[in-house]
Amino acid sequence: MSKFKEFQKALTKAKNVVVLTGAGVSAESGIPTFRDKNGLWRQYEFMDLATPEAFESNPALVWQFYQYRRIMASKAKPNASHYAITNLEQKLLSNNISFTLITQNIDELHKRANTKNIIEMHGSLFRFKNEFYEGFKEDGINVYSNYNLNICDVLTEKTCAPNISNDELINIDISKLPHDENGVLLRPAVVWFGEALDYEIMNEINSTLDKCDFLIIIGTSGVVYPAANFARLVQINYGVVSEFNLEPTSLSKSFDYFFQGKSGDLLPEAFDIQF
Ligand code: BV8
Repeated sequence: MSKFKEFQKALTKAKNVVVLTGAGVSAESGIPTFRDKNGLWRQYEFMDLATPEAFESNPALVWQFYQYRRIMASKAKPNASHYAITNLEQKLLSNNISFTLITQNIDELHKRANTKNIIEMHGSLFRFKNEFYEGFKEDGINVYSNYNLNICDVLTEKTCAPNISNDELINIDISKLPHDENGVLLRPAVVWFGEALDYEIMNEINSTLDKCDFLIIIGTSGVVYPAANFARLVQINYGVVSEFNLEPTSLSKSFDYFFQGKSGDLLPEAFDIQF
């Protein structure tokens, strides 16, 4: 039996399936991954900008970076990977198998592909919070959705572009950045390096992984914690771990299944399971 067929057969026997995605699942929607060469923005490393320290020292630069990504994400469309995951969710649910998608991505393409049970563990480009609030779980008060691309005059597609010459760079006064009605500076409700994930979201993830007997990891380099630890948590509970990636990762060899290639090519066939 082919490895694919074996994978599909094992998947139909699962009880609680979890899918974990990373930037690779959005690559075919035209959104650069973090390790892509063309993923750089104005020659900054992603890690230079996705930290509370960067926001503290230069909120205007960090806002330009995230507003650029908000505009990119709003223009992007879900690809075959996103829709294959939605189809899998529907198939599993109609066969009384639970399904949870945990995504590291903040582009909301899974939501736009109509996957229902999603945990956005690192937040969303389309949610804001005031800079002093610790949590990331959307409550409509402290953390709330904002899909408006014209959030303020100084953060336009032009001023936030990834490659602009020095003389086009504008000096943005902090007062011109998005603030809430109490005059508190707003920030994207995304988890930065060195920030703890939302307590409630982490509890939900841990209880989901405790029950998971089949983990499918798609398009992540598996280097950022705590997501990088999820496979091990499933393995210690004797769950099956599978991975779909353009290239092997450091843990691929320890997984029950590894399928190499573009997720947009592999997933529609892999998830075309018969019960
Ligand atoms: C925390 C949101 C604690 C923002 C992101 C333990 C050990 C070591 C370090 C740590 C540790 N615990 C904590 C740390 C520090 C740190 C960390 O892990 N550092 C790394 C660098 C070692 N972690 C944290 O800081 C986390 N916080 O643990 O808090 C704490 C507790 C109490 C009090 C204070 C603190 C928070 C980390 C969250 C950071 N935010 N994103 C934003 O997006 O702007 S991380 C971001 O990068 C992503 O969300 C993702 O998680 C991560 C990696 O990206 P990937 O998604 O994997 O993308 P990448 O480009 O790397 O890879 C793409 C893959 O796709 C590749 O494998 C490629 O081959 C593949 N691919 C490409 N195209 C395709 C494809 N596959 C299939 N098809 C294709 N077409």
